[in-house]
Order: sequence, then structure tokens, then C-alpha cells
Amino acid sequence: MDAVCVGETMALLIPEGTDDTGAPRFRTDIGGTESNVAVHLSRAGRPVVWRSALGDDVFGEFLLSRIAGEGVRCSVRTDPRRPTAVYFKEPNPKGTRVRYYRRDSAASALGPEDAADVWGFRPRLVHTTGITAAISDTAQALVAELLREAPTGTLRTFDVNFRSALHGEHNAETILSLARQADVVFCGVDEAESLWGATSVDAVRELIPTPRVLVVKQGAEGATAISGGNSWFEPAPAVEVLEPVGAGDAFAAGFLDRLLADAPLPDCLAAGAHLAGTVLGVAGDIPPATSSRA
Ligand code: KDG
Repeated sequence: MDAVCVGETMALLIPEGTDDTGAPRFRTDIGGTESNVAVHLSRAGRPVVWRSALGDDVFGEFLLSRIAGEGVRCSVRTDPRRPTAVYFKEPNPKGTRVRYYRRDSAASALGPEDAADVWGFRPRLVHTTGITAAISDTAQALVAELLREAPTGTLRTFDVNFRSALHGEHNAETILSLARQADVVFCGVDEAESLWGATSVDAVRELIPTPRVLVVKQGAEGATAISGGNSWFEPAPAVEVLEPVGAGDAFAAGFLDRLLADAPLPDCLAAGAHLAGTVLGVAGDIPPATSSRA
């Protein structure tokens, strides 16, 4: 396998007007940072696994068929005692509001015992994020295990993925320590500021000096990759932003796809920026399959 992406995916409900009685209508999609990355990698032609847990419910069934339908191999435990999580995205000109219904979800029971199945796929790359590390103590222990125990030669990639509903002073140090153990780290300057008060690319590098590659995202400006004392900047493409959630996952996937192809880091940055641009223009977390394959 080229990659195993490990973490929770929720049923994503996007408001779509009201019915004749005035009741809100929702479109159901998939929302989960690691499965978003997996879907993008699969669309790029890479054999990829998504490892998670789902409830024995209608949303679990939907997520499984939707993600498997994208060509992603789903290595998923079905938990009859816990539900699949749900999240609502409420786009708003002042910024998207996100609401989670994920406490005690099936995926929050992911734990270090899931690591053995991950290694069983002999992945070239294992991808996790600061979201999975924040959903429960056991999921955090799994992320730590994946970063600590990856077999030699397996690239450990970690996206900080700050979410105000999940992160704060209580886990800022934990997220920092996990990021320092990865080989490739993605972190926005805005995320670093919210978590650790760092406000520049250099400040982020000082905080996270250990990864082989550190990618610092600078919002609408672009992104900088730093490796071995060198750095490269790629401006972000000018695109109209409909809804930004999910663009960071697309960036990571575009970057990692090229990294797996041993492309130079500037090419990895450009691929990440391009794929992120395709997500900024859609309301879901990933573009519909046909538009991304076009
Ligand atoms: O990056 C997009 C994710 O934030 C979204 O898919 C949902 O994983 C998610 C989360 O926990 O916010």
C-alpha cells in the first residue's frame, strides 16, 4: 500500500434550503480529514487504506460505501455500541460554522491496538492528524503509537489541523510533541498562532525543528516547505473561495502524492496548492468525483 490514513470520518450534513413546510434540508456527504486525504490519493491512482471505526447505523453504512466507492480500501471496525459521528457545516459569509456530534462515537474508541492492522498493510506512508489526537485519550494513544512505532522506512506524516472545538491550552503541548515525532508535518501559521502563539514561518520552524519536511501554510499567500536548511515558497493560486473546509486535506494529499513519486519539494508544493484550489470552490470537503477526475 502507498498509504494508510487513520482517523475518524463523520456524516457531513450540508444545509440545502428548506422543504415546503419550512423544515431545513441537508445533503449528506463524508467529512473526515484522513479519509479526505485517502480519497484524493485514490483519485490520483494510489493504492490507499482508510483505517477507522464506524457505528452499526445508516451513516456508518453510507460512509463505508461512499469511501469504498472512491477506490479506497476501508479497514474499518463496526462498533455495535457506539454511533457514527455527525457534523454540520453551516457556510456563512463571516466564516463556516462547524458543529460536531462526535462524543463517544465509534471512532473515538480507536486505540493503540489498531496499529497492528495498520502495519499489516506495509504502508509506504502512514497519515494521521491532530484531530484524531484530540477526539479521545485512546485515539491520541493510537496517534502516538503510529508515530513512535512506525517500521523503518515508513514515512510518518502528520497534519496539525487545529480545530477550535477540539484544541486549546489543554492539548497544545501534546499536539506539539506529536508533530515533532513525524517525518512530514503540515501546519498553518494561523494554526500555530492559535495553539502556540507562533506568528511566522520561522517561528513555526523553531517550534517544530525535527521533521524531515515541514510545510507551513500561509493562507491566501501560499505555503513554504522547509527541509535540511533549505526552504521553498509556492504562492497560492487565485481562486474564488466558496467554502474553505477540506482545502488543507487536499493540499496535504496533493503534496504527499508527489512526495511518494520522489518529486522535488517545489513540485509537491505546487501540486498541493492546485488540489487545495479545487476544494475552495465547492461546499463539501472534497469535490464531486467527476469534477476532480476531469
Ligand atoms: O479538514 C476537513 C475536516 O475538518 C473535516 O472533514 C471534518 O475531520 C473533520 C474534523 O474533525 O473537523
